[in-house]
Amino acid sequence: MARHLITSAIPYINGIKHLGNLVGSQLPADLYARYLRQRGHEVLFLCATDEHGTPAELAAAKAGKPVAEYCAEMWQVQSDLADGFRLSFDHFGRSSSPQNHRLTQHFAKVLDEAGLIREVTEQQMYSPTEGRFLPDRYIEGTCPNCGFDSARGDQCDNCTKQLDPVDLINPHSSVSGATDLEMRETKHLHLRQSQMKAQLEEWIDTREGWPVLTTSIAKKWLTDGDGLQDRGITRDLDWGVAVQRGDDPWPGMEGKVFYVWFDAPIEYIACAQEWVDAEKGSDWQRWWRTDKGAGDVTYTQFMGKDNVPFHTLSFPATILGSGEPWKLVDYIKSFNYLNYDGGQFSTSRGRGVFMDQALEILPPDYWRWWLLSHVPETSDSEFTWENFQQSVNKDLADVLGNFASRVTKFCRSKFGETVPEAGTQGPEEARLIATLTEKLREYEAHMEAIEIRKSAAALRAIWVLGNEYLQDAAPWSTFKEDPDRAAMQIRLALNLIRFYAVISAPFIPDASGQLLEAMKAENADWPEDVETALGALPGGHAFTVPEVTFRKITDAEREDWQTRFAGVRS
Ligand code: B3M
Ligand code: ZN
Repeated sequence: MARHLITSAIPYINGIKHLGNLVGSQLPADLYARYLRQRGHEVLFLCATDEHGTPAELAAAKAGKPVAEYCAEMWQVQSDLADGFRLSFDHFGRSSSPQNHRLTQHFAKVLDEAGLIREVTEQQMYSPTEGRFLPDRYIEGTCPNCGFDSARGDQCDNCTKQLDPVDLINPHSSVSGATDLEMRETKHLHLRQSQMKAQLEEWIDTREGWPVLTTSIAKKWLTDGDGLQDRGITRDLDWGVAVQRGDDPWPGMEGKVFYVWFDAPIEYIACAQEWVDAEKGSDWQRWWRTDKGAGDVTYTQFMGKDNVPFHTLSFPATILGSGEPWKLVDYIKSFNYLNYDGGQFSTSRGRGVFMDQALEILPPDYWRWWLLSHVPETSDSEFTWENFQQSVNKDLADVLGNFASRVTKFCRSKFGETVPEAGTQGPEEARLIATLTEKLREYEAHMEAIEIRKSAAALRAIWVLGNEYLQDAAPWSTFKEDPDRAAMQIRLALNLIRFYAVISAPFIPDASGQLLEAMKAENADWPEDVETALGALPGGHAFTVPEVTFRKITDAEREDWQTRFAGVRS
């Protein structure tokens, strides 16, 4: 038994996430956490909402609510949706928690003491009307490149050119509309990442077996120069973690907060403290401090590829730079993008299927199965309704669901609702058990390596083996000449249902629970030995016929959903 710390990238608070977001971090992290727990490991699986930064402020303003209130509400919404998708976090925290405020201020203090923070004087747009410095994206004006009249101070959304607020023609505040903007001097803190280049490089070079996607992105940032420039870690915003040195004020930094990407990863640690403070755990340090027992923890992070630089360089710079014995990540699993029906999922444009909408039309397992078996692991992948329908109808309804229903119904009609006792296994059964064992070990190896698509394919192959056996054994015909043999075949098939329920649980936890309940299985342990596992339900054991485990998606539904989700979410 080992100890595993697992974190998923923490989703921004500004709105409900789409399925592309879900499959890019939280869902695969959940699959892995569930699997490791089932294998008897000790797991701490954490996630939270990422609540600071301009997106939160802007979304709250749009919703006409104070930021704190908006965040509290959206946290509840996201938390409920996480439950809806059966994401089995040990704690779903908030980056705005007091624990994270304290810890972020602590890191700033120790980084400063280590000489890794520099105060920099910059020129920045100031709005006398609002009495504040404005972040670049709060300034709007006409794009000098294309003439678009609502270009932002950081970028023009029309021609995508990166801009500086001073480039804009007729600049004004997008918050108040004020036009009397002026450049003023202001101070910011920079983290001296450049000082840490060698240390980070060495750390990355010694990571064994990291996915190519992860290391290539990290390396690119290290060697292309951009990533390891010193980086501003403060912003002129009201909402966020106040810039302090631990509990002490930071002269000259009044009214400023830390940059959201500085405090967000620290929330991974603060979240463990929240977990303890919520009385769900008793010791967070044994997960996070190598001097307090975290030395034997394996820490795995899940995220989309756009988050990789922050996790391979920025956050490790915070941790290593602190000089304190914090746990560093052992393995980073990163993902490409999931596209939607010929284009991209887009939160800002409301394109695609969002988590709440998905659960309105189908239960979580349908989505979990499709998303995980099509996860954008080695390249981008695409959601289409045709593919979704096909995958649900074939894999879930025909292969798995139908097996459970056929076997239990046949047994009920011929032998009643108890596992039949007669008959002994022959060479066909021995062959099946041998093949199942081989496939199961393959499935386990893929799950351990977090090769998700391969895991899904192996699991599906195991379901198919049962169907093929049933087809060949044909107990409905055997029953006529040799009822004892049919009894043995059905006993094995009933045991296969329990076996499937156990090993499929990381992918489809609800179906798994339903089947275990129908089989009245008391033992849901991982099958170490397939032959033993297929004898778990002995002759005489009572069961019930399950309700439909997976229903098919009709063509009419598919067309209806296709049209309904073609437009833009309002
Ligand atoms: N919230 C970005 C994202 O959701 C960001 C991740 C933070 S992880 C510390 O993609
Ligand atoms: Zn433009």
